[in-house]
Amino acid sequence: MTDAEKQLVRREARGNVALILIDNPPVNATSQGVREGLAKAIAAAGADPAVAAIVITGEGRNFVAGADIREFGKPPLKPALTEVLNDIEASGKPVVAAVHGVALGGGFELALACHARVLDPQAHVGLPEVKLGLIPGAGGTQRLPRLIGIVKAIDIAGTGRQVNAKEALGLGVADAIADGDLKEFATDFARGLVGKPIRRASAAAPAPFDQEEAKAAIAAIDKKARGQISPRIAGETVLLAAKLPFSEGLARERATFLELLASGQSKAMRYAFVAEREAPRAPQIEGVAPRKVARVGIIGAGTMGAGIAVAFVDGGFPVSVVETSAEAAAAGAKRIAAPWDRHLASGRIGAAERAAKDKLVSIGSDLSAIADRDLIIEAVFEEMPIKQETFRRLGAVAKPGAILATNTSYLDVGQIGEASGRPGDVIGMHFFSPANIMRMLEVVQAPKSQLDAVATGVSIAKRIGKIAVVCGVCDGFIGNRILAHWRPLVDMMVEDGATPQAIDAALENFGFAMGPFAVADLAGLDIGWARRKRLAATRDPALRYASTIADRLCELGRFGQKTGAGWYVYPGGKRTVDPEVTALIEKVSAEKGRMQRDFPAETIVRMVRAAIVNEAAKVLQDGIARRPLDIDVVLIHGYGYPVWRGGPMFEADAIGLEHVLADIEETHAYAGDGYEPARLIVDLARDKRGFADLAPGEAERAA
Ligand code: T1G
Repeated sequence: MTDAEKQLVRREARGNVALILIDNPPVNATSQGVREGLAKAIAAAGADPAVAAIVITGEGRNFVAGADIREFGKPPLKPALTEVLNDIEASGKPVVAAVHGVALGGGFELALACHARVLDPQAHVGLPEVKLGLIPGAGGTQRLPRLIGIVKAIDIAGTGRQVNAKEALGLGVADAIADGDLKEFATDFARGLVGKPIRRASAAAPAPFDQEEAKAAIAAIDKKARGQISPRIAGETVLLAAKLPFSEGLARERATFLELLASGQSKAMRYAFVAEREAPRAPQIEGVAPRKVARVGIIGAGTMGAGIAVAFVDGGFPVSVVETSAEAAAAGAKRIAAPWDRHLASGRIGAAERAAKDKLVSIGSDLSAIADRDLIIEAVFEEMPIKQETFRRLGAVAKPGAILATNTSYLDVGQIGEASGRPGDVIGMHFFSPANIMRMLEVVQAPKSQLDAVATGVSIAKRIGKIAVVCGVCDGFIGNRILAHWRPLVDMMVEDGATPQAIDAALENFGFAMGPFAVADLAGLDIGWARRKRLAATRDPALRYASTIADRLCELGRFGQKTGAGWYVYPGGKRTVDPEVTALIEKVSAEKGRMQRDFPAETIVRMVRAAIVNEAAKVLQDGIARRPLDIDVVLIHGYGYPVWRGGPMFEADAIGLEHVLADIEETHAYAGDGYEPARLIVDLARDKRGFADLAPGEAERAA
């Protein structure tokens, strides 16, 4: 049914108040039909003598989640949202926005164009356009500062963060918090404004403010953006409200919005927005119903197990955790409680909510506690024999139909599943640390995993606020396999003349939150060391081994932040270059007779990106990932690949695969075996095609 046929905007009479309802599921985006409907409804209400005041609200879970992202990049359709909002603001009858769920982007701008805003106690408002590489384009940067001041508006438009009802009231952007039914409350509120002077945001002047404070706020936002441009530009556009009359500021905002709309960064971020929502729709589980999951069990309450327990309790699930002993269980209980205690102390949650968390989690050392659980997640030590023993016992204890999931980050899920005696019920659920924070979840499908088990893993992810990507079995699945491929490359560079700090700086300027050596120190060097020792017997002697320095650091007990020293030292918590490490690097390079060479930041970035894209193409060829977007989502949400680049596959297409292939060949010439160009990339570059042009299953056929 087209927009034109759907009644997207309705008007109801509530006495002398016209209630205008926006009804455009799923999120009431301001599509062309909604804009047209709003313009007509406001004009009709304005002309209707029986109407003294107007309330605008949304049907369903939300007020309005913004402009329709699907219309971006297409020829603009009339009426423009800016015009519709100006009409609403110009109304001679008071217009009140009744906000529930979210009012985001164009939705918040709609509320700002109204003369007053009444919020449901659970409502949130915000201008997340920067998260799409944009800035508000319908008055948000000009109306908001006139209501709450320049500096606060810079924060909201520049960060894209959501503001809850209580804060919105405090900021003065909400006029009231509804008590009882929102529509009724807003209708009474609007009736109360009849005959009173109408307050239009555009007519107000921003309150006096400290220029230096505003500049500092923009600089702080820009620093955090690490190369993404829209946050700084959003802040600078808000500043215009202090310099220009509303109509001029609005025109400048619009011009800047259209410029960003055509920018590479915004195209990348809009792709990432859609990819994040497309990823859980894995082709192999289309139409497959998940199993019912009401109660969850977790084996192991170490760092990962505890984080997973917190994620499920935060998602509302009763969780039973089993540890090896009463002492281990007590230590685990502390780990699980820690984030909630912090939230209670910071006022983020109240005492009642804190107590409710405790009611949902139990911990002990008796395995039978998970016998009635619908889903059991194992998070024990990353050793195959230990995992297999755990699954042998789980296979016997767990009820028929229960899903058995392993949180292994590298090991063969098929092999683990065999140990349970019921491999059909076994999947991988690879959480990322810290598991209660990181949104990425690799759902691993082993050869014998039943599709409804995989579908259950994916549906559970959404219920605990995670983004699921389905992947096949190989060493490290999608993310860790790619990491294990490019990580040795930077170790080689260190042996050959680059410094860890230069490599970290180059990749942080590229947009990664943290460079690889700093990440290693954070995660702990001992984890990689244990893995290298485990793989030593099967390592291919033809491949260059460049982890000698890392091994030496570990032999010295330098495991990173947890020991105060690793690749760096951390006096006062500050990451600091250690001359001892510099000397160790020189010593090992000399021992190995490594020729020293120069690695400009540009070369480091090109080679690392080439290695990531190349291995990612092999992941596609091997069918471990089915779609390029799966890889982009994992790298962005699991490994901090800059979202404003769209992920490695999207960026490689934007650069052009023939150029990326040249970088891959340069990297191969430098790093040798293991870095040969992927067949898929050679073919696509030859045919002047990109990853986005791949047909389903085509990559595997290229292998
Ligand atoms: N336009 C079109 N579709 C949208 C949409 C939007 N703005 N927001 C969500 N959807 C789709 C989404 O793709 C998914 O579709 C379904 O709705 C449910 O979403 C002029 C220019 C609102 C908090 O950035 O943050 O306004 O995949 O799975 O977890 O200044 O969606 O099912 O087919 O995310 O409950 C600014 C974006 C736009 C908000 C709900 N607004 N949306 O989260 O559901 S730019 C945003 C969200 C703008 C103006 C500018 C979230 C949500 P499908 P979901 P959810």
